[in-house]
Amino acid sequence: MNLEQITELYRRPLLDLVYEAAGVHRAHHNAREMQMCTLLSIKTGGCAEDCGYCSQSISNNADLEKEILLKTDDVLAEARKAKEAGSTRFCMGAAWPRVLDGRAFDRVLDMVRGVSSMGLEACCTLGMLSEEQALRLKEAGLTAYNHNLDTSEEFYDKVITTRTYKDRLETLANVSRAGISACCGGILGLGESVEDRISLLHTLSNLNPQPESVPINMLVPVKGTRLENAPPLDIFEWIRVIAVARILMPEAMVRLSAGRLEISKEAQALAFMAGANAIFTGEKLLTTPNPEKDFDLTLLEQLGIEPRKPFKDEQKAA
Ligand code: SAM
Ligand code: DTB
Ligand code: SF4
Repeated sequence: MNLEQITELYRRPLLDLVYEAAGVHRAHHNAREMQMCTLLSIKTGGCAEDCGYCSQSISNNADLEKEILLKTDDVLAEARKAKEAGSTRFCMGAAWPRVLDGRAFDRVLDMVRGVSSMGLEACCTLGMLSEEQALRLKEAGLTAYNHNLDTSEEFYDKVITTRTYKDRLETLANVSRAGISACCGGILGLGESVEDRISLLHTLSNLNPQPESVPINMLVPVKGTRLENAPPLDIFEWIRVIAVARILMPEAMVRLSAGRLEISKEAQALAFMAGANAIFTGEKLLTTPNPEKDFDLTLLEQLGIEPRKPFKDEQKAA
């Protein structure tokens, strides 16, 4: 859809939008299933990018313990725990502006091999990368690469100045050329306008191919970051973005990411109705807290939703 059509969609009455999104969701997915993913920060803090929201940027002043790259065995032990807790996708995040070839990257490739051989979907988010690096990740068994556009191209330099929107799009193209699924979404609540949210949805849904997974983050205001005092966004805007994302990207997993801890179970249920079908589980995201396992499992049980089995689509195809 073009910008005008998406604007018309976005501005519809909220419940009409949720109703339509629910229909699209049910036509393309099993609405009784939720994909559970676990995140692990494999290298924390000290990042040279200046993302205004991020606890890990050196240009912010968040109270954070920096950590060097974890050992492969420790990461695989965490992946095993995540699998036992019902996760089917394990995502490893490093606070790097870009991937550099060398021993650290070789170690990440070992981690990917290990996670993938456990039967988990392996995902990484390591900053910018080249096509060659993406191919090496693919060979190691990577399923998906997370690289968000975060907001509109127009608003981007109000949030991040050390890289451009074009840089982001280039990495996404490298990921797709290597045959890796792209996990690409944004953050709401950065102080962006309605037009910025519409523009982000326009760019995301016109990527070719469309992202396999679309994380929708709600800003977690971290003390010491430039955006710590950003005014909270009305939760219905969050629902609206989820519904429009579902309608525009019918096949994608729409993933509720950061910010869930502060969102009521009723609003999360409405988000599931509007087409969200993946969550991050585990008590921590990368550096900020996430709802506890009991909250998530109780919520899913109350709603009659089950955790999705691993590699389901491939099994069906086989
Ligand atoms: N360094 C890599 C990168 O920027 O692509 C990967 C890690 S980064 C933490 C992954 C995503 O987390 C960001 O693109 C952003 O959307 C989200 N994020 C980071 N800090 C956040 C916060 N305080 N609140 C909400 N989302 C956040
Ligand atoms: C994404 O879009 N959200 C996740 C995942 N991709 C890597 C990360 C959320 C991080 C939230 C802030 C933190 O915990 O530091
Ligand atoms: Fe670095 Fe990623 Fe945080 Fe930006 S979002 S400062 S690139 S870790």
